[in-house]
Amino acid sequence: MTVAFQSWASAHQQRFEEVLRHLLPQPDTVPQRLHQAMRYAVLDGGKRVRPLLAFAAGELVGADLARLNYAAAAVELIHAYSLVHDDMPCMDDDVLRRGKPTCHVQYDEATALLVGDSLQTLAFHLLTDSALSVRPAQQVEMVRLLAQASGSRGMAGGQAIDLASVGKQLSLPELEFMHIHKTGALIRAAILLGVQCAEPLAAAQLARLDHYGKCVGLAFQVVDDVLDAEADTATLGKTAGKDADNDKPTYVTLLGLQAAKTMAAELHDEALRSLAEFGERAQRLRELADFIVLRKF
Ligand code: GRG
Repeated sequence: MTVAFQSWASAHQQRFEEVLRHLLPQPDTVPQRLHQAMRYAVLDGGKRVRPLLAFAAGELVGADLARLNYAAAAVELIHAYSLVHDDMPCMDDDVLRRGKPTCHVQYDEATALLVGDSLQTLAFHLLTDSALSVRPAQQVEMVRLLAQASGSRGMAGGQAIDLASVGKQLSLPELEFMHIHKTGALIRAAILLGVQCAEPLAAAQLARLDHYGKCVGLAFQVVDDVLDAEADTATLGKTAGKDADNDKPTYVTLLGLQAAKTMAAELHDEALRSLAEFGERAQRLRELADFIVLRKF
């Protein structure tokens, strides 16, 4: 990881935290408890990988930062909602997220449910905001992209397959299908939303960036499985070893640790190959692929 990349990422992370503070409902606005819980679930935590992908893709196509803020926030709010719901007793039933008590533990289950609902609708509200000010057709396309990525044919569908797969043997293609939807779809959407913040891109270039997104989205999950098996709870900020405890099929249980690491490396290489034609402009996306595969938490 170069120093230039680290300072680029940390400058965006700090700046974006303020963007989120501003875009989320203020804690003293009625209903205060719900708004405080929404802020609790979103602020002060997380790597912000999806926003960074949106910023990097947006920089590649010369998008305006003010627009990118809205696109990146929409994706991050969907991600935060998914974590709040995933941690609830009816799903993964976890008590620790981003090094803090999960939302339903800190507040209560009903509040956590409403936090997820409200973050999801706020995400779409942001995409319709006049501050985004892209062409109307592109703005509609952004809403479509995010809806598809987060709904039953995207993240929520992947989560449904995940819940149904506990205690079952999945084949590699079945596991891949689940993760392309559960984790990959939103990561892919982050890149496409960043791209939509600038003038429309040629279809062939868009397809190559989308392929990059597909590769890093899957690599992210393979690495997540490796970390779940290898890292400790303090480093991850969430309960380690959950997959094995829950008898869930993962890349590690299916392939073994070494083959899972090899698969992540191959996806990383394929992601880089799809950026070849973009030259220097794609440097941040390249470094984000490195970060996703080399991360330790
Ligand atoms: C509840 C509809 C619904 C979906 C939940 C994302 C998800 C689907 C569940 C989370 C469970 C999980 C551990 C998925 C593996 C990959 C993943 C999304 C990890 C968490 O994302 P990070 O590492 O988290 O980007 P931070 O905290 O850094 O934002």
